[in-house]
Amino acid sequence: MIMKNKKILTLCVIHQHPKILLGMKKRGFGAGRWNGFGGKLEKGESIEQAAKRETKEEIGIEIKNLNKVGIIDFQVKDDPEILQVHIFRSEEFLGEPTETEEMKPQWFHIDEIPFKEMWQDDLYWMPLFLKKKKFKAWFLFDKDDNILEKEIKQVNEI
Ligand code: 6U4
Repeated sequence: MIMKNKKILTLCVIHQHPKILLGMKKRGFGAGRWNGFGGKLEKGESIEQAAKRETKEEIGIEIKNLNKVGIIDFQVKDDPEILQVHIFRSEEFLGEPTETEEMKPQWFHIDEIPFKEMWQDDLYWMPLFLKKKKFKAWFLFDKDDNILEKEIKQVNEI
């Protein structure tokens, strides 16, 4: 299906069991929340290339392996735009996670993930992510970033 009002974004969560690496977004969309790394695609880039480039820009590390684990479509009520976020797990990287103007990285034990300071949808898909399941989901938000409706399904292939 071709949708002109669909924007693709990437989101990469570094997972070294039992910890995940998140970043505090310091500016732009989602500022003030802990989140994975990622952003928009540049011209001519694949989704994977964009995930790697954004992670490098945001915390200075070079991602070695990347596995696509989920696709989520986000909509805001009364807004025709769909944000399609492609979610990746990475277990290996080079370099030391370093704070930049955009993000402050921090490791979290999987029992201490700061869901109250994250996008609300993370609470629903992070358990699947941590169990290494693949998923597709859809979330409808209101204008204050609260979830109004949702659909999440586990899939075998993504
Ligand atoms: P630029 O143009 O780089 O300033 P910026 O405002 O920093 O853009 P963008 O678009 O690069 O933001 O990245 C937004 C990031 O937030 C992407 O990694 C996707 C992620 N994201 C967006 N909505 C999300 C949501 N509801 N839940 C979530 N991550 C989300 O976990």
